[in-house]
Amino acid sequence: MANPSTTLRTGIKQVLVPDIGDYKDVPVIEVMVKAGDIVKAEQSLFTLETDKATMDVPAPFDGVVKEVKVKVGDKISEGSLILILECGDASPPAQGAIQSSLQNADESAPAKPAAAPIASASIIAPAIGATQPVLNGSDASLHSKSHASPSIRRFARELGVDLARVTGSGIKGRVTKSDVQGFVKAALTQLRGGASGLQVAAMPVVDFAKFGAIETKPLSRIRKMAGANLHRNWVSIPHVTQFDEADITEMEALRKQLNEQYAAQNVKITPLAFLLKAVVAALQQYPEFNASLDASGENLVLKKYFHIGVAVDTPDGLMVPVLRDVDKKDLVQLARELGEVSAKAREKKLPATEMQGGCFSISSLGGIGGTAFTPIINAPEVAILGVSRASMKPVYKEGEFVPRLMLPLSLSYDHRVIDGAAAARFTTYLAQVLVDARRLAS
Ligand code: CAO
Repeated sequence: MANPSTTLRTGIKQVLVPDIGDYKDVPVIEVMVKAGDIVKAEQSLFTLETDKATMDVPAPFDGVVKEVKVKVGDKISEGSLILILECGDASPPAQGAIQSSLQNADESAPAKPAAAPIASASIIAPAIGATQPVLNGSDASLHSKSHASPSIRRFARELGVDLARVTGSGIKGRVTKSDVQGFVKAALTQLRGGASGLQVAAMPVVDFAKFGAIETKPLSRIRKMAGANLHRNWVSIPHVTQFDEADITEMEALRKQLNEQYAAQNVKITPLAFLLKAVVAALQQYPEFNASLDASGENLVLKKYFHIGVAVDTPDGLMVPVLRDVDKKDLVQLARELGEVSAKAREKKLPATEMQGGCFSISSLGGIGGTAFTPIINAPEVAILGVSRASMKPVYKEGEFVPRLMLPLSLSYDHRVIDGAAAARFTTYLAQVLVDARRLAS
């Protein structure tokens, strides 16, 4: 076989698969160039993969890619035509081992590379070395002029890393194994920062013992699970919190009266029972709050049932049992159920099924204190009501300040679904319903 490179001259060249040892029908696993690309001698054009190794085919000269003749998945052997390259001049490529061959496109002879190493200096192909079979894990520094060695390419492929996105820190910008590892670490850190790939800096690792005595306690399973969900919901839902106050002076009087009435039955009616009823009234009035986005995020699923989650503080962390069909239950029933589910939660006897199917949640810190807070939405719900401690306040009414028991409300809502105006209407309506508490008791 004549040496095709001896006919080398300026113009259109065919790039052929060089001598690749005994391999035949080797699959192309990566095509790194496309028509129109300007390539430099030694730049990797393709990666081939045998069952034992990967190997790169480098460009034999500087030039412009006219046509790529193979695609990923094609099987090629020595002499296969892989690329048409337009070379600007016929100057010899860099010195080094021949690993690719070429012939003029106008040659009628079938494309076939030199069978033996080419002796002439003018036909020596680039010294990239990357078409040498490179076993996995081999030292990337062997391929000092490639963008990334085959072993690194393979490593990146196995991890699903797009090398084009990795900045090389090696010689001449080569991508090294630690560049790929660093890229993966950064991607994982981003994932931990939020499913949406938020660019958040990693938490500092601090040796607290350096500053004083410490004790390390593992987080409970509940806290870890709740924490993961809270974190996801916090970073993936655009939260806005609407604050309001409800005058519950009359409600409180009624509550005391009811508690006296039901004392013998061992039922304790707290403001939360009224809130459950009032929230259902508001959900009926504003159905988009009793809804969830579907998986596509393009449809709102409106629910015709009213299952309300209630955040319960337990020694092991927060749990949210769901009270079913709140619209169909009266205050006393709800007060009883509240007592039962919160006891179950604190005794770790709450089955998972009793924490599912919620439409909306209430988180009450009223028994503890505070004036307002910003609760995190319990996805896939679209809103949550935070309730803080009621307190007596001077309220200006009919020309004078009068003492009224005011209940702080904090409604966090998913701004993708609910507008600020709707949220203000919701809390205003809710406050009105609570003022008129007798209706809730009927
Ligand atoms: N304002 C004033 N007093 C209130 C009140 C309010 N908003 N809410 C409750 N109270 C009173 C109750 O009436 C009760 O008083 P009495 O003992 O004098 O009757 C006392 O505070 C204790 O109430 P409670 O907390 O036992 O009962 P509850 O029905 O209000 O709440 C439960 C039940 C399970 C929700 C609650 O115990 C709890 O765990 N709350 C914490 C929830 C939480 O951690 N949320 C934060 C999650 S992060 O978003």
